[in-house]
Order: sequence, then structure tokens, then C-alpha cells
Amino acid sequence: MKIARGSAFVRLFFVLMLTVLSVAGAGLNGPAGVRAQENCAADAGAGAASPAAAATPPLADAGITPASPSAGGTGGANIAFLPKDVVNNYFVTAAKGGQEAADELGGQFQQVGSDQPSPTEQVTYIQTLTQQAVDAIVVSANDPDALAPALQEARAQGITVVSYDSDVAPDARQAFVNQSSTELIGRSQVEVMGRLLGCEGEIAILSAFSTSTNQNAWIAFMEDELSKPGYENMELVTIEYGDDDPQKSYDATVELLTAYPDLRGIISPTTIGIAAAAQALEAEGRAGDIQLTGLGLPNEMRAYVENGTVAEFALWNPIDLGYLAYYTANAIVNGEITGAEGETFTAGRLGSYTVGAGGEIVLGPPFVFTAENIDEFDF
Ligand code: RAM
Repeated sequence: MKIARGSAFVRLFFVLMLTVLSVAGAGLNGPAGVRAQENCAADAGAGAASPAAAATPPLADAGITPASPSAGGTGGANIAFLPKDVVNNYFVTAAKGGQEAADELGGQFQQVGSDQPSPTEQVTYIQTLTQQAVDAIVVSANDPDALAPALQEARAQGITVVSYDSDVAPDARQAFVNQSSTELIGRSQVEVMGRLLGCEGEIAILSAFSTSTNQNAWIAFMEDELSKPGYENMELVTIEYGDDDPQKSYDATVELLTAYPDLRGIISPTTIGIAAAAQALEAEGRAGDIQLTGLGLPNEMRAYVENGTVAEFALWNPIDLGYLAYYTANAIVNGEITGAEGETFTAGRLGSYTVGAGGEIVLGPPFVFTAENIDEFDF
């Protein structure tokens, strides 16, 4: 069975995840009932969710309010998405959510950007969108600071700026639509790797751009998690950057295998990186020998999970991220919110959201994919 976007099952899954996480005070767990291994860190609460904690609460209790599709705005806004690049399937998928929201709100949607993730190219696109006087720019940054002056100029012209996926400097935007808790995403990838390796062995991180705000924020929490008692025998030997380029990421993986003969695991917190690393591990005959986890698109990782190259990885629904980002920008354009902490607005089928500290709006807990459930996802 494939899960259709926005289906009741997806909503229920989010609610269950939210309940398990909040009640257990836990990190990101595998699908309920699939595994119950300990985490390496002595202070970890993850894995402690009791079956009772997974009881389904009313939607409103989980902070999710069902809404009619037309709720949330008066429509008509001209909103442009500027992702890290326009060929990455993650952003192609997120754009579907942006278009869906625009259709519901009667607004305009366009996605612009380069074929290569490049901060310089993003600045050029911001300048062009500013000249075009769009109502809002929704941007995923390849560099938080390099984009800031151009975005500040756009804001000075009255254009709403919202970041999604990968934040920009806070004074360069009104709100940031984060896919999930940055801390949860960072720590949980180390927790998964620790379980896969029995808390022992050399690991490497294969990241995106060295200036990617989201990957760097997750990596900071990964390093903090690794510094906890319990991880003494797991060593992060290097962080490599594949620049969200499939070939560069593949080559970086092959180089890792040569440079670190005792390497036992790779964490890749990027959909491009994890797919390229899985391909490289198979081609080099190291699948299964080296554990690989991180963030990936189920449709790109299905084969690697089914043949055992990857045991477990995570992601949120990029369609929902794009949908929420469009609704957020629309709400600011229409004056419903300004991006100040405590404001609430309704994002169509996703329900109501509250702006958090620093203008952050969090989509929700991610999904964890394994061989047992990956066929239920289609994005
Ligand atoms: C890549 C991009 C994106 C990130 C995902 C997980 O597609 O780097 O920014 O959020 O991976």
C-alpha cells in the first residue's frame, strides 16, 4: 500500500510519533514495535516508549487541528521558491507541496534556481526576483550569510522572505520553516549509528555543502551526542562534503574507504549524499560491511533498504514542507502573522501552527524508514 499525501494514515503516523516522542522524552525511535535496542549514551531516554504511550490522542491534543482546505488565507499572492538547486528530487518534491498550496489559496507559485547548489547563483536569483517584485521569496540557503545582503535588499523593497529547509541569517528573513527539531534530527542519526555498530568503531559524516545551514546545525548536535559517555568507542574520523552533487558524493565515499580502512559507518544527512554513498558501497563491495544511515528519500533509497545495504534512515515529507512554507509566506504577505513568537495560523490540510522562538515554525517529527515500512511511502 502506498500512502497518499495528506491521508489519514500519514496524519495518524505523525500523531503517534509525536506522542511517543513527547511522552517518552525520547529521541527519534524506529517504527513502533520494530526494534527496542538501547542507545549508546548513558543519559538517553530513547527506546523507552511504552506501548501505552502510543495510544492515539485526539488530533487537537497533539497540536494538530484539522482544517478545511480553504482555511488560512485570502489568496492571490505571487510566491517564488528558491531551493538550494532545482534538480535535487528533494526540492522537486517540496515544490509539489508549494504548488498544491498555491492552488488551494488561488495564488501563484514558481520555483527558480540553478542546476548546481551555489550561494553565488542564489544571490543572482534573489536579485532577479526582487526586480520582478514578487510578493514573497521562500529560500533554502546554501550559505546563511552570503545570501543575507540580497535578501535584506528584497525585504527593504517590501518583499516577504521566508526560509525553509536550510535557514538564512535571522535578520534576513521573517520566518524559518524547519522540517523538524534540529536537535532531534542531529542526535537521532548518531543514536541509530550507535545501535547499528554496537557503540563501537570509526565513523565518518558525508555532508552537503560546507556552508549548508541545515547540515551544519545537525552535525553540531551529532558531535555533541558523540561527546556523551557511552560513545567512547565510537570515533568521528572525518566530515566530508559532497556538495549535494551525486558524483562528488560518490567519489568522496570511495575516497573514505581508502583513507580509513577501519571505517565502520557513514552518516549522510543529505538525500543526495546517502543515495550516492549507498551506490558507492555496493559498487565497492562494502555493502553490509559498512553501515550507512542518514536522511534520504524513500523512493531513492527503497532498493538499498530492500537489499540490506541500508538498515534504517529518516526524513520528513518534503511535500508537506513545501506546502507549509507556502502557507507561511502567504500568511505573512496577507498580514495574518509577522513571524513573531506566539502567533498562530492555519496551514490548510496540515492544521494550525504556532510561530516559535526566532520565527521558527516546525513541521513535525520525521519518519523512520526500514525494510518493514518503506513500501508504505511514496515520495
Ligand atoms: C538534501 C538537501 C536538503 C536536506 C535534505 C535532507 O536534499 O541538502 O537541504 O534537507 O538533503
